[in-house]
Amino acid sequence: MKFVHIADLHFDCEFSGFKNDVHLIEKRKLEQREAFRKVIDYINDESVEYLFISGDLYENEHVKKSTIEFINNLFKKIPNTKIFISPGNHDPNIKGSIYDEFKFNDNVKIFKNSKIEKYEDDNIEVYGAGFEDFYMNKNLLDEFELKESNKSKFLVIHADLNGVLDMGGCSYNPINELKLKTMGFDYVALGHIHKTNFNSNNRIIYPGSLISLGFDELGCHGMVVGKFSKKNIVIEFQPIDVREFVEYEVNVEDMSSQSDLIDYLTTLYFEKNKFCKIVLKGKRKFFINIKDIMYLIDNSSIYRIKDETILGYDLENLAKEKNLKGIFVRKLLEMKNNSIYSEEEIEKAIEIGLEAMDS
Ligand SMILES: [Mn+2]
Repeated sequence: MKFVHIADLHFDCEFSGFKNDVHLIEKRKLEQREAFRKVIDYINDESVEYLFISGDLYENEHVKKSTIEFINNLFKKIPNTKIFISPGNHDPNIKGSIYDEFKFNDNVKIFKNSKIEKYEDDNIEVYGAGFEDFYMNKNLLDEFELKESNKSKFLVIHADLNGVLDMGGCSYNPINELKLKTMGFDYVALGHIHKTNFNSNNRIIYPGSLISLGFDELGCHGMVVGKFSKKNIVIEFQPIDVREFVEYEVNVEDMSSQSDLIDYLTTLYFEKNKFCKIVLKGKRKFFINIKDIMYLIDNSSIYRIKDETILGYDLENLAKEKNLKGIFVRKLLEMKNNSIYSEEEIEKAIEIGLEAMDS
């Protein structure tokens, strides 16, 4: 028997990390659909019997009916696969929500209540529960005990593994890993954490978000596929996302102008599927204007630049010099305490001035 486990698809999310880059957001939305189609194609090709979706399938506040229809049409393409959905904190089963009102295809079972329910067929038992609100300020497994049987046992749930119950009421079903290990499930299909914890020896798995939602979700994203019998279970991770978000550090210490930096960034090569964020490091000897650089570089792999450089001049010593530079730095440093300009602006002014004097 086979299963596929996915989670955190976040359909119709705003991709807010892309900061209003409309084209990039639209592109990513198409890739999100493509990723889901790939999962369904895999299930079709491999005749997978069970699909587990562990929450955050869509975002409740943004989801469109057309997107749900797109999803449901794909569910219809795998009529022999049993699909289990456990609503999470972004797609809770609240009144008037999609889960509450939309009629999904017959092969879809949604765990609508925040109480563990059991589904059973000839081969397996699938347990699950769902969020009924944007938080879950209790542990859904607290009052649950698994009964022995000779079937394979799965748990599908959105949960904060090893999280703490927040007394202020902002928890996401925190469950304890050690407790979970002793309960007797053959596989626990988790959702919530977007970074996978995949390890082929582990049976309590976050597949991670199906596609990366931004530069805070680096690396490879995909699904977990499993083969199991009553005695044995084998799992592997399969990449699905066509893109990979990467971070790349560039040290500017040996560069003497912004043009040097632009030249360097333009020649950097990344594989076509990589979305790259450049992090600038080191002591800079020139003024850096990220907006200008983004406009001027000719490199379609670079989507973000973050400036973590530090000022390359020793201002205290420069201020002691008895020359034009010394006077200039001294005068500007004096402005730091009584000026309408911020400290940062004054440092920028010093930097631009010194660069002009050096060139
Ligand atoms: Mn999520």
